[in-house]
Amino acid sequence: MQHRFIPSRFLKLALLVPALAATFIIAACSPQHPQSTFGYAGPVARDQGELFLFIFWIAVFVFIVVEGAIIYAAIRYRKRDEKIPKQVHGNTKLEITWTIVPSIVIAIIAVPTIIGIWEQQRGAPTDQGDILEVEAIGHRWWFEFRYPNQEVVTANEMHVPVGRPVNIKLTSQDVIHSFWVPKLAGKVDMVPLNDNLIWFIAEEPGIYDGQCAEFCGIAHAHMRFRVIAHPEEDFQNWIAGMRTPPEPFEAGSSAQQGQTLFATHCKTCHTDDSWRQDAYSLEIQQQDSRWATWLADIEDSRIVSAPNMTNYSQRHFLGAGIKENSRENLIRWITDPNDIKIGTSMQDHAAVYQERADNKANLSPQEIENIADYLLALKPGDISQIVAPLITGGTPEERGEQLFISIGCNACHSLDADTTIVGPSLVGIADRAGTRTSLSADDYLRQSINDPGAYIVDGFTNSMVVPKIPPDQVNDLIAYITTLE
Ligand code: HEC
Ligand code: HEC
Ligand SMILES: [Cu+2]
Repeated sequence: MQHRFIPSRFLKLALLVPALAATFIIAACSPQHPQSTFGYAGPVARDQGELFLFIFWIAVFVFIVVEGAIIYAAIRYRKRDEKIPKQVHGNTKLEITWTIVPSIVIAIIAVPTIIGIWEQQRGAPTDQGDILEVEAIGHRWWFEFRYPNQEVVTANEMHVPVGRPVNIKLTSQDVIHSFWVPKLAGKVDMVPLNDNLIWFIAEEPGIYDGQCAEFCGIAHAHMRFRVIAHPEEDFQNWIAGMRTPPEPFEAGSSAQQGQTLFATHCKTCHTDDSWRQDAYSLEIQQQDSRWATWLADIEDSRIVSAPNMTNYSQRHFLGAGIKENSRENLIRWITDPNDIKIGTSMQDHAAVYQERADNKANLSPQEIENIADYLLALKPGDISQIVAPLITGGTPEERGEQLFISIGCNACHSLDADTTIVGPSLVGIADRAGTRTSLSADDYLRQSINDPGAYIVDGFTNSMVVPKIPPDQVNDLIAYITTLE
């Protein structure tokens, strides 16, 4: 007895389900989605994505062959009468074939996978521009970013220059987190007491979504961040801005009142002035001691490590990347962090939230507005007031080299004789300096740094912007640049 193939209602439904599923899956793969791994914006993500597709198509091929064989066998040898077919077991040739073929397939997949893993663990390529070093530290539930060479600290928004490799040292202060920026690279675990490494290059300016990809506790899904990729010049301006004191607030203004309230209620955990000369090493010490204080009394500590608030108004998002950083959201956050994000250590520990039974801030609405106005007024003031980091120890040349990077001279002056960025390359400057003007080489260099407009090198414009640099630091810089050959 033969059955005829009749599309029944059931079959239609059975086809609809995979069709719908496929639509959803394909929609999720849209490269436009902010967290799509297919919207490559850099070589690491691209290599990983292409490797995935390579393996995917091999898997599709295997799937079609195997499923095809099953379907063929099911139809070809379906039950036609009551007779039991001839029973056969084992076929040595077939057994060997289906052992060897998958081994070859696995080997083909293994080669590019292992090469890819090596490439990514080796760190950023050294032949694609000056490498930016960043340290990313996971905390429940936010990210801290340190720039050891620029002596800048920030949180939840990591700024990088476009087109330059970025090396990121990953670690965690509490539990295991994972650093993942789908469009740039990912994911690598952030493990306490263990440094992992990830690197990427952002090829286009933009704001890239990042997310903790390791279940780390109640607010894990709300532990997000952004990578903000700027053209080199804007990146250097951001760095300079992070080292520039804000415009002073008008006496009696809401922001000024907020400053006092912030100092009383918030500053034990949040640093807001990392532009100060010795701020970088101090912040690292303070974050460690805040953490130690919390660890010593996990239930009742009134202190815990917290996001750095320097230039807070420049942040795009609030609460580790989950809400727009508007005045309204900021007021909501300060009033009751729970309203935006559950389980923050801010609400669990800050004294100002422990004083009321409902765990809301023990502050008047006016006071909360003052604090919000203060934070939203924190932006770099006059950039020529930038404060160079305090660099001690080492020889003058060594200190000069660190200053050269931390002030951002390297953003405009290349260390390669044949490359011009914004200003002339400084290679061989020791020989040229004495011939530029009637000044001695030393005086000319001092003048170039203190008063760049006094003499303009042929073929360049008066576009050198540098902070007021203390005289001994100018000496260190000169000691360094005159060694460049
Ligand atoms: C006990 C330490 C502590 C105190 C005191 C504290 N905070 Fe926080 N704050 C934190 C922690 C921890 C976070 C990170 C919360 C998270 O995202 O999970 C945070 C986050 C924030 C954020 C969001 C930052 C960002 O980049 O997303 C703001 C704004 C903020 N706090 C403002 C304040 C204000 C205003 C006060 C004073 C009224 C204050 N905090 C007092 C620990 C503290
Ligand atoms: C924003 C870009 C920019 C930055 C930052 C910058 N410079 Fe310059 N610099 C220039 C330009 C453009 C010139 C050429 C025009 C001029 O002479 O002012 C120049 C000229 C010079 C010269 C003279 C070169 C020559 O061949 O005579 C020296 C020396 C110098 N810079 C040192 C420094 C040092 C040291 C720093 C860091 C403290 C620094 N510059 C930061 C853009 C910059
Ligand atoms: Cu996490």
